[in-house]
Amino acid sequence: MIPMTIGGKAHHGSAEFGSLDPYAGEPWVTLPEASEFDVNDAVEAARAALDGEWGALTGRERGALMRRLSEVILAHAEDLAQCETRDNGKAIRDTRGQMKLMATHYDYFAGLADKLDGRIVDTGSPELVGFVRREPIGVVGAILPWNSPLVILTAKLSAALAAGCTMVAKPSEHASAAVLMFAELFAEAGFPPGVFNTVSGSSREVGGWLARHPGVNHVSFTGSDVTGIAVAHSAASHIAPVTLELGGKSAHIVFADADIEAACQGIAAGIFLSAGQSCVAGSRVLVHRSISHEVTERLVDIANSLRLGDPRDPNTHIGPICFPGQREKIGRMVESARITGEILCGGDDGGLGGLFFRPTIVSGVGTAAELWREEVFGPVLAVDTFDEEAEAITIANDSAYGLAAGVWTNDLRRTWRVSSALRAGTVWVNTYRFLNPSMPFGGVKSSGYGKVSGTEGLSEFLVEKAIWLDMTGQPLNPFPSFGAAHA
Ligand code: TXE
Repeated sequence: MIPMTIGGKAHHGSAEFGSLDPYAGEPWVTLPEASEFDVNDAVEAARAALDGEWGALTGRERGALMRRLSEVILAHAEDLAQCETRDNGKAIRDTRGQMKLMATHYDYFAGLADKLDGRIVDTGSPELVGFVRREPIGVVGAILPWNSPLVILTAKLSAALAAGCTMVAKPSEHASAAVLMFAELFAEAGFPPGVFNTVSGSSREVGGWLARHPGVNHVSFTGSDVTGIAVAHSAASHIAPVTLELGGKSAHIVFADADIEAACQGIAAGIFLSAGQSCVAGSRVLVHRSISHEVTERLVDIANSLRLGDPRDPNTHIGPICFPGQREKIGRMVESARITGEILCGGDDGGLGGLFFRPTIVSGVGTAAELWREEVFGPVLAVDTFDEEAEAITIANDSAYGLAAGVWTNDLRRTWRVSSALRAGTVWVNTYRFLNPSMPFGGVKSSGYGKVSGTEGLSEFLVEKAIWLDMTGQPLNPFPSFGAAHA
């Protein structure tokens, strides 16, 4: 069993559940079932660390611990990558890259930990000095999905640590192992107990207990929009602010002057790698009519060339879908797309059985179809054409979501016009799916609110305190009705 970590100690919970290896099709490790008491203990441990040793550290000291954590991650990168690949089926070539990205995040935010400068404010009165201090928001509850548990945790935890916060993380019931394993390694970097705690379980209730806990001062959630709404309601019960990183239906626009090979490579990587189980998956493509044949043909070629198989094999591009319910959802959505659209490639398991789903391209499904409007979270691309720039922008923006978009053109002025007009949290131009710690990431509309990464991501975990200082040394009465009015 991989235990939970609460207050620096291993906790085995009162029961256990098996975590599925989606390639083998059977459980490969047992994990603890947290009770509501365990969640409570984890929040109390996080509070104690905040009020104790961790809260007393300077920013520079926190940064030093975070740099050490980055080294610990690199030293254990292979074990962490293997664990995540086994648990959620993501190809090892992807998870290995993600471990390096994790280490970079802690390094980047370590550099910000001692730069949480406040400011001095002109209060309008020479006798009163105003300071604004930035302080940690407190205990953060992180609720995680299954597609990239460690990287998504890292985007939250690296900024939270730099801000001076502590955290209780609740990984997804479908892929918890790597997050629990990471928590065991965390102490190796020298962090005081209670700074980072984990609670796991097969029940979705565990996340609810965490979001509703009055000791949690900020809830950072990544997952579906439906669950995001429930989490925001739970957090509202004790007025805790929430960051919501939800789903997407991100569109690419490929203009006639684009580098077609670069566009096709970028589009294919953006939807097919990780078997499309990525919040930024570019699942809709709008191609200028004059190049639509060429682009579609090339996309089909690339899709058919991708290798599906054992995710632990470094030659595998795409592993299985993470769990049966998600595989069923993808199959059902593709079947219903057959009614109005044409399946150009994929659409099945390619004879591999199990939880595999081949890279799939559907054309002409229509902009009213479920496949065009709803997040599939699988390797399924819907393609359509456009004639005018304004038309492409209108279709791309006609979505409940607004997480990301891709623009492919060599026209500099068009780059600016189109990326300004697209309603999305991130727009990639002539590239796709790049994420790093210095750029803010988050959506608009049903894709959520708040940011991770960048200085904007750091701000989510800080609160401003206004401090007024009287410089007169005289008793002053701020209430005009009881004496002289003061400012
Ligand atoms: O996600 P959920 P699921 C989308 C994707 C996928 C769909 C369903 O389209 O097909 O969501 O996936 C916890 N209070 N994305 O069901 O329900 C839960 O235990 C508090 C997009 O796995 O959103 C898990 O830890 N927490 C996405 C986490 O919420 C609750 C990534 C996410 O679960 C809870 C994942 C509750 N009431 C799925 N109910 C992205 N943006 O990348 C559940 N949870």
